[in-house]
Amino acid sequence: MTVRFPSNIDIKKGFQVQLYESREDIRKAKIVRGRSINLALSHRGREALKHIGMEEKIVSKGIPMKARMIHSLSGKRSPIPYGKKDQYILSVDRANLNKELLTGREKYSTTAITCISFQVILPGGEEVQVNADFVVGCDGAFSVVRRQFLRQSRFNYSQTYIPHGYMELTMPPLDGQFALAPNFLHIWPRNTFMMIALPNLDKTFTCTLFMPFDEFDKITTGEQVLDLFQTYFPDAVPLIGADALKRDYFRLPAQAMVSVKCSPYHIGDSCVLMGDAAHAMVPFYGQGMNAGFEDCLVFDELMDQLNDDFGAVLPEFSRVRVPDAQAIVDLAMYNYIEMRAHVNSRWFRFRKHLDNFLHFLMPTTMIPLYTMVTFTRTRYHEALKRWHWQNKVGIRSCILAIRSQHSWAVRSDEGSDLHRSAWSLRILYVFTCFFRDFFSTPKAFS
Ligand code: EGU
Repeated sequence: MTVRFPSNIDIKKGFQVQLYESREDIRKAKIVRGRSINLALSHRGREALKHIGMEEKIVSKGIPMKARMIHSLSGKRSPIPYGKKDQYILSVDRANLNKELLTGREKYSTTAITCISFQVILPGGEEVQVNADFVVGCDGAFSVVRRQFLRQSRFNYSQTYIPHGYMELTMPPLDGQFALAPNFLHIWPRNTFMMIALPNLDKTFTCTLFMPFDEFDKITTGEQVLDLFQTYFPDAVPLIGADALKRDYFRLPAQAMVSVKCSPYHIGDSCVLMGDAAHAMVPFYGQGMNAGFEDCLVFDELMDQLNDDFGAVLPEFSRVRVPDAQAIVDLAMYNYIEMRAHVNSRWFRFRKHLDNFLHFLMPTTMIPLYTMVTFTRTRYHEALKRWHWQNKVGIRSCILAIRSQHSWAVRSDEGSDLHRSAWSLRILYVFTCFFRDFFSTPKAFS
């Protein structure tokens, strides 16, 4: 385990906690590269931050995104709200978030306990033995802590790389202002080729291009980069700038995306995995950080319920958290497959409007999946189950609606169009009432 700066902290319950971080202290670093620049913070992440009294600090430096802005090939822009006025997600800067969290934990001082030992390599290359009663592995998708789990009997593990890579490009301000409307998550859905853009405090946008590695490999010259953007994202070319595009594309290679599932998340009463170490996911649901932060919240809730008894808390954490984490890992992968297969700008708009419309008709029955995932703390596996149930009911009601409308329209004497649409409205209304009455409090979703 390569680890750079150890430091002692003491969280509120009186445990002595040592934090090991393999990267250099981000507050002292001059250049930070590698991981993506901004993250989407939503309800679950905010609840966790609220719990440690840091919500305001982070939220105040985040940029609210109240809707998606869909960019079509022709340059047409269509906003689709995430929900009601108070339902928005935040674009937060990863570097600032890390800094605030590192500074935040300095408030807590030190006491002592010990037991497990592991080796760390200090900045000078010196290896030291560290003793601890309890280790929390939050060391990311390539977790070194998790590697030790692999030797355990009955530990399950799988990882999948997707064929797509991603590359980040910066869109500078235009005349000192945001080059695109700031309070949106901008999306250019082009099936296999996709780009999104999130706003930053310095009035830039971070554009993330998603594309198969095969395609990344084909592009070797600046002209080809320009061609690609002219073909798929023409409206973004003048905003990023043709020269910047040709230059920046070759600065860093495309980054890979991996999905990780494992179980259980603990060993005995002495070690637990959280965050990407336990459940790395592809970024297509904007939930990686939120799920990781929610892990902490769930863990803390269990610590309270089970009187800080690690022997009881750890198995319970695995029991409740594994199904939820696996559900969001699956959902993120599902969204990747769906976007890649047939999501162009028209389809994207159609799907979201349909979701919103059904929700409007049947507010308690049809809740869009992304709403449950993004704006509630509905357990991820419950959201997934409920979504399956909604799909089943939704399809059934469509078939019924079409059938009844058809037979009623045929039976009616006046076959005029007006007559027919009046009937469809009525049927739709009856249907709405039907659903309100019968499914407003769904108990079993299967
Ligand atoms: C940040 C960085 C739009 C990828 C999924 C939506 C984010 C993402 C969506 C990144 C999409 C996709 C959702 C949010 C979000 C949408 C969401 C933030 C994806 C279903 C570095 N996704 N992000 N869904 O609904 O729920 O707007 O890659 F393009 S935020 Cl892929 Cl809500």
